[in-house]
Amino acid sequence: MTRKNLLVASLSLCLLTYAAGTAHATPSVKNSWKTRYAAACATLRTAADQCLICHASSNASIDNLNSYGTLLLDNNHNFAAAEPVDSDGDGRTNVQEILTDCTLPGDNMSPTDGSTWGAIKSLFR
Ligand SMILES: [Ca+2]
Repeated sequence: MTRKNLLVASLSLCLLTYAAGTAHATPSVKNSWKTRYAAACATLRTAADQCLICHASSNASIDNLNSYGTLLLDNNHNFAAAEPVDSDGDGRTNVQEILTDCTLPGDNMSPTDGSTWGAIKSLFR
């Protein structure tokens, strides 16, 4: 193996290690979120399992973060700092949506859950 090939192999290994480390960060954030918001409704806890609290789809890529996910990323995953903010601009703070309304804080068209704020929002879509 030439020095050039050895260098390329080493850089590739570094990139793979970095990518694996990045992939492990998402479940960590998800689990931290679920621990902090243990009182969140089942709909949101399921959404968390599917990465839909912070991402526009279950493809949890940094490229498809919603407004709440972007806020968390910008705040180094500080949930408390994100709580008083209205990420999706629907007039309800993130913590209200998570703990009271059962709606997605980064999606102003989020799913409904029974007779909650989400159900009221759905009437005006
Ligand atoms: Ca909101």
